[in-house]
Amino acid sequence: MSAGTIRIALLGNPNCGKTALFNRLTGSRQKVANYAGVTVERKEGHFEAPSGRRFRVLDLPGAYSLDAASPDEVITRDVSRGHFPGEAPQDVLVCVVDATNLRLHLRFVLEVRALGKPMIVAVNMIDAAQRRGITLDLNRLQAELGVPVIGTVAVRKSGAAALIAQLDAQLPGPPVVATAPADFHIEVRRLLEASISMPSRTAAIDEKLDRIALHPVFGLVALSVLMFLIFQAVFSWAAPAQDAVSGVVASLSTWVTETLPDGPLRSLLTHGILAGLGTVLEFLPQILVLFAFILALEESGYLPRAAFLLDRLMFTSGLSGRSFIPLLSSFACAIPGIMATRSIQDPRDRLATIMVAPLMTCSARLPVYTLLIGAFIPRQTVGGFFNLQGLILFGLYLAGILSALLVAWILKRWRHDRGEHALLLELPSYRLPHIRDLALGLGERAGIFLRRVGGIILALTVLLWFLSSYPSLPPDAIGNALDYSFAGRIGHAMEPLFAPIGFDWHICIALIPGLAAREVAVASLATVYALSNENSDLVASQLSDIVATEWSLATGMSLLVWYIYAPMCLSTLAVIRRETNSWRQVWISTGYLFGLAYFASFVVYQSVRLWE
Ligand SMILES: Nc1nc2c(ncn2[C@@H]2O[C@H](COP(=O)(O)OP(=O)(O)OP(=O)(O)O)[C@@H](O)[C@H]2O)c(=O)[nH]1
Ligand SMILES: [Mg+2]
Repeated sequence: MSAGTIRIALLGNPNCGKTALFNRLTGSRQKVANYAGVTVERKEGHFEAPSGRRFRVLDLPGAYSLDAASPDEVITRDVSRGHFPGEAPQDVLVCVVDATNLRLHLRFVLEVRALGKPMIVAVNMIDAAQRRGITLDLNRLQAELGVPVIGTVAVRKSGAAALIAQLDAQLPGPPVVATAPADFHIEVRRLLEASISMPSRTAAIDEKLDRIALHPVFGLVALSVLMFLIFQAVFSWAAPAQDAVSGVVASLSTWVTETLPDGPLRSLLTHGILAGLGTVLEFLPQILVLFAFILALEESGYLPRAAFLLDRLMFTSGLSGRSFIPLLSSFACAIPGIMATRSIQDPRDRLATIMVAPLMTCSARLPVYTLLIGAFIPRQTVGGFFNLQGLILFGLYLAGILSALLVAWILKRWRHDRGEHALLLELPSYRLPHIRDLALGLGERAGIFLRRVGGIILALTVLLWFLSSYPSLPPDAIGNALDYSFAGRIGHAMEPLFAPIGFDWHICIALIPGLAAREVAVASLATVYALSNENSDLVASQLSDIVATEWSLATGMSLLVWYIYAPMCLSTLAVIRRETNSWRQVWISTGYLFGLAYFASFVVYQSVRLWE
């Protein structure tokens, strides 16, 4: 870092727009969402002011006060006090507050002012305040506080210009006089009276919406309808795009077959890459539909309401409403979900949440689920309205959730925890998601998925193709080439262990690479079947036909259930190791998930077989 760089940190209460401001200043794309506790790590970025002066910016987790209560708040406390290991004290602390919530947020400003360091107050969300008819006198606030006060609108293009100008003009600036009022509460009231005038009634729309959203009966009905619609949409909206992708993959495959002479290269391209990757790519539209809903919900402000509604249910199971957001993030991927548990204060609650997070259905399972549902569940409408496939998918997600609650309940019994808890959860204002932000967010998800496809999934598919093709059958031998290959031998060796749950050796081959990334299980099945059936150039839609004809219903159901609990992918294990700092925890999690998966698949396989 160059010597002239000025170091600033953004801090303040949760959900006041620090990360939005950080992204605006530095051009980064860190996650922004409308609930408390989104940022749990310290993030760094840079920008250059018009004068040419360079700034290094830290985005910090939100904190309710500088007395840290949870692991993420510790970071904020230590950075602002200048005690963070390996981090020199900041040149300026930028204290961000939400203009519509000053009563709460000014308290934090007073705490920071008491540190006596150079600081600026950024009053963010000026637009939202104006819409509600709140009038702010920032000059007056500045005079009363004795530190510079700047208005910002982090979601607007030029919304941080005034802040940059202020930083540029006065930096590093003098330390403020460290004043701590005798009574924060009185002091905040004085500041508010001096600088703000509220309309007589605010947030009427929020109140009306909450009358339904938080209603003990209608609220739960609304939540179920919403969840249900999402799964319906995953199946129905994505179908045309899926057909298009599989059409393209099929023509490519035909073209390669017609153009290249028979040989390893053609086999690698058709059976390995096109069959494997093509199959996984077909699920991109479904993943995007799912994420469109997740992103819109995150921005709407509804999620903490859902947490509030489900708090009692979660409490009965031993979790608290605080675990809701981490568990919800796990629907995208368990990794951010497990990281989000840093906002949970109680270490035992946090550990329980980490243990059950992998039971939430992450988006990597979607291909496995929809492949099997497509193969075994007819495309029909029930009750004149419900898409049966969507219904089953909903059921699988529900099974994951209920299992998580059950496991948490057992953990709670086990540790004899009868602790009471109070859910202190901030309900943010409702907000309409910006289409542009949604599109950017979706683009980002598509990018992540495609990088996975082009990276780990491609690598494993090629590896699997190699293991399934070599050693090749000696010319004088009779028999199946796949049987003879490395992968075939491994599959056959594993088969006895998995026979009781209905997995034949083809499936066993696909299970191993599926540990690294679950989607690879589907790609591997495609490759294995393409190779075992030399004459067909398999594409995704055909994989589901093969599965439908070659597997029994019991096997299909067993594999579906396996993936509800399925041993989590290796990156999840790495995150559990990092977040709990314990190998023991990794072994416990792996062991119980394997056990649960095997047990559940066994029960399902054996019962469906009886019934078939
Ligand atoms: N209308 C409006 N919304 C804003 C503004 N700044 C941020 N937001 C929204 O406020 C919400 C919270 O923004 P974040 O940047 O995630 O807040 P944060 O302070 O980083 O939150 P934590 O990381 O949880 O502490 C998001 O829904 C943003 O889109 C603003 O100036 N105006
Ligand atoms: Mg943030």
